[in-house]
Amino acid sequence: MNGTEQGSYDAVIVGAGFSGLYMLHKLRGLGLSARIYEAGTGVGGTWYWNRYPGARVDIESQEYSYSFSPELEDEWVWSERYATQPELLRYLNHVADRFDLRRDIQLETRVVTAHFNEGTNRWTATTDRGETITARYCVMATGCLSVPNDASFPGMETFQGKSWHTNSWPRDGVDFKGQRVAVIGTGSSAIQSIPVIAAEADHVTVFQRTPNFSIPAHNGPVDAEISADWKANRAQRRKEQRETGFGSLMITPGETLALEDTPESRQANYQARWDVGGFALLGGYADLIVDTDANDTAAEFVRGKIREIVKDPVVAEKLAPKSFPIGSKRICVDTGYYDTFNRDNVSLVDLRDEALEAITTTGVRTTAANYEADTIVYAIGFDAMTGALGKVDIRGRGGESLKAGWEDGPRTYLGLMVAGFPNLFLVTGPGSPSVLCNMAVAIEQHVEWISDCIGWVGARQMGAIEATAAAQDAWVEHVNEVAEPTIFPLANSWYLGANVPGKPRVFMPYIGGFSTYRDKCNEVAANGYEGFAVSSDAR
Ligand code: N01
Repeated sequence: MNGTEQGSYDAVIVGAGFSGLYMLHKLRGLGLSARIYEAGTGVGGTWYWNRYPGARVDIESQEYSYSFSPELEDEWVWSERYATQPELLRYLNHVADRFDLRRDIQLETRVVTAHFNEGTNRWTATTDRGETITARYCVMATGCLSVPNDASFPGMETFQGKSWHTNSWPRDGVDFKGQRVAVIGTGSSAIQSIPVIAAEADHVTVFQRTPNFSIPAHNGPVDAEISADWKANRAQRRKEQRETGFGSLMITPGETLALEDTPESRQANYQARWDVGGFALLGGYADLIVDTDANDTAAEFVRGKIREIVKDPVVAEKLAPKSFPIGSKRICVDTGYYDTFNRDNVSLVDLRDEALEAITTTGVRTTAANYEADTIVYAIGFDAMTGALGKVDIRGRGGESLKAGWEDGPRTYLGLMVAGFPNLFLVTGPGSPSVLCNMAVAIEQHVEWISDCIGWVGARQMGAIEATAAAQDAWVEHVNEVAEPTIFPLANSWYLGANVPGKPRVFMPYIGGFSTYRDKCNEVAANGYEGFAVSSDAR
C-alpha cells in the first residue's frame, strides 16, 4: 500500500492546522506515507492566520489542546486561562517539531484541484506551484473558518490609508499609534480586537451592523487549582470532556428549566455563571437553546449587564442585541469590550440607522456622514464550513464537482465523507458537531475515526470506501431534524451561511451533541462501517 515515489503517497492532507498535524501523525503510525500541503508560510492554520490584536481562544487552554500524548500534555504548560494566538502558534509549532512532522509538510503550497480516478481508485491533486500528486486517500483538513468573507465594499480600492482583514493580519503586527481607525464588524474578531486597538489608537470608530452578545472571559493566569486537578486527574477529565455535549467541561448544562425557576433564583444563577465567564452562561438551564421565552431570560440578563457597563444609555441600547436569541450566533468572549465604549476615543456607528454606502479615499461613508480614517480593519468574518472546500476543485465519481453538488447546501454522511467521493475525508466537515464543539476535541475524534477507517480498509486490501447515498440522505435529514426545534435557525448566522450573500440558508453543524455523535460514529465503525460501501478491488 505504500507509494513513496515523488508525488505519490498513501494520503495527501490539505492544511497544517490542528487537524492536519494530528492526521499526519496518525497516518504515519499506520505505516503510511502522507504529505501535508499548506498555503501559509508556517504551520498553525487558524492560529497562523488570525494574528489580530487580542486574538485568543474562547475555550480554557487545558481543554483546547491535544489529548493524544500524555508526554506532550506533561511538558506543555499554558500560561493563561485563555491562551493567546502567539502561545497557541508556539504550541502547534512545538507539536510539529516534537513529532518530527515538518519533513512531510510542504508550506506555501495551495492545493487547487483534487480529482478521483475511478480507474485507479486514487486521487490526483494539483497545486498552485504546478505539482501533481497522487494518493489513495485525500484528507481535507482545511478548517471551518479559514476562508475570509468577501469584502467587496464599493470604493475599497480607492482608500488611501492602510487596511487589514483580521483573518489575514500582517506577521509584524500593525502600529495604531496616532491613527484614526475604522473597524467594520462586531463579531468575535472585532470584539477581541477593539479594546486592544482602542488602547493604542487616537480614535476608533466601530461600524456595527448587528450587535452581538458578549460575556467576559475573566482571563488571567491559569488557575493553580484547576491546573493541579488536571495534572492529577487528566485521563478522567479528558474522558468527562468527551462525554459532554460540547466537548468542554466549561459548559455544564443545567437540568432545571429557566421558566420554572423564580426570577431571583434565575438572576443569581446567571450572575454566578457571568462571574465564571465565557460560555458557562449558556448552560444555565436545560431549555435555553430550545425555548425562546426561556432564552430571553438569559438574553435580558446580558442586556442588563450591557446597560450597567456602558455609561451612555443611547450607546448601551445600540449595543444590546434584540434581534436573535442568545447563543443562536456564537457567543463572543471578551476582555473589556463593552467598557471600551466608555472611552473618549471610541465611537459607535449603528449601520441599522445609517447604512454603509462606500469606502472613500479618506474613510467610510454612510448614508448620514463621512467618517475619516487612516486605517480600516475589516472584521467581517468567514465563508464558514464550506468555504475552504469550495476553493478546491474537488471532483469525485464521473467527474462530479463537490461544489456543484452542494449548491443547495452541503450533504455529508456524519460530516466525514460524501457519497460519490470515495476515499475523501473531511475533518470536522458540515454535518458534524465541529464548530458547536470544542474544536480540539472534535478534531481529535475525527482524525482518530478517519485513521481507524483507513487502517480498516487497508487491512482488508480494499480499494475504496465511500458513503452510500441512502446513509447520507438519512444523516442530512437527521441533522436538519435536530436543529429545527432549537433557537439556531432563528439567527442570520454563519452557522446557516447567512453572512455570505447568495449562500444557501442551511444549518451546517450537527447540534445533536458531541457525545451522542461520537457514540454514533463508534457504532458505525463497530458495525463494519455501516452506511459505507467498500470496493474490494485493491488495484
Ligand atoms: O466573524 P463574524 P468573526 N457590512 O461573522 C459584520 C470564531 N472566532 O471573524 O452580524 C457591515 O462573527 C457582521 O455583521 P452581521 C468564532 O467561532 C473565535 O468575528 O452579519 N458589516 C459581523 O458583525 C466566531 O463566531 C474567536 O450583521 C458586516 C461581523 O462583520 C467566528 O470565528 C475569535 C458586513 C463578522 O462577524 C467568526 O468570527 C474570533 C458588511 N458587508 C473568531 N459583512 C475566539 O474567541 C459582515 N459584517 C476563539
